[in-house]
Amino acid sequence: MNSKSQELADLFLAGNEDQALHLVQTYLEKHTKDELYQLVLTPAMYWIGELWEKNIITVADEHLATAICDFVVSVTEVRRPVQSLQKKKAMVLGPEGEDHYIGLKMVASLLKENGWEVQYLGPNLPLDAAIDSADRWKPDVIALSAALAYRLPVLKKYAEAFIALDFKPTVVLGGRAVSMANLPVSDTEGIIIVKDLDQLKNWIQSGKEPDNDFSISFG
Ligand code: B12
Repeated sequence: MNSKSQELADLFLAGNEDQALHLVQTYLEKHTKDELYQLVLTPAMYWIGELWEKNIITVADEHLATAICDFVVSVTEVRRPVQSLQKKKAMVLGPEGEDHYIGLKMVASLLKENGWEVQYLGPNLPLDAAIDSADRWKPDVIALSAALAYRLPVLKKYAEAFIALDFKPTVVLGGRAVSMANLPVSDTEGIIIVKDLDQLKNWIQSGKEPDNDFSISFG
């Protein structure tokens, strides 16, 4: 892990919100937000996960660290008023049972930074409610995230339900479970597998789907 991530993880665990925010804001003077998210915050949280797994820190320590990480991600988000009716729309959510949402917030933030209109619906959203909301708002894209490998079948169920909608949204799948399972590029029309924020940014800016080496049917 790099020294910035280490420093930040220590501040998170010490509950030092002010210093954590200061570090992040200083970093952003010379780096982009996706660098902050992917190169600093993600490794810091993964490190905290390892300490938790090894019982070196308690669940309370992990909750404190997560709350401060959540706070700094929120502070770094830009909220600009909608400037054009042409804006692309994205709905961002985690499927039922999924409690991890920091990655989702980063995805929502990057989409907004690139001029998209975003509805961030958070984690653990039942499929019926998600479908109902999508039907009313008709997003161009629905982005889904899963952190745990056993969530992949639920992700697939959601993705298939969304691509069957009349207005044919593109479904973007990501998250730790997706990148660790090393899911290849999907050849199911309308479903895109995106492994990290770099790939997401490329796709947002160029419209070119990530080329994850080979292609098989999703599921
Ligand atoms: C914080 C945390 C929690 C918090 C989550 C709170 C919250 N607000 O999110 C709580 C306490 C709820 C929690 C619960 C659990 N957790 Co947890 N958790 C973590 C921890 C420490 C950090 C998660 C995080 O924020 N990471 C940082 C974010 C930024 O990373 P990310 O989600 O991967 O997102 C990045 C990319 O994947 C990508 N991305 C994410 N989503 C998407 C979506 C799209 C469309 C795209 C393009 C990209 C993308 O962008 C991000 C930027 O890099 C991780 C450690 C880890 N390695 O992640 C464990 C971890 C994921 N949890 C773990 C476990 C086991 C659990 C529990 C099962 C524990 C339990 N026994 O109850 C439960 C399951 C809860 C559930 N039902 O979902 C394990 C999973 C192990 C495994 N085998 O898979 C981990 C790895 C910890 C560990 N090392 O053991 N957890």
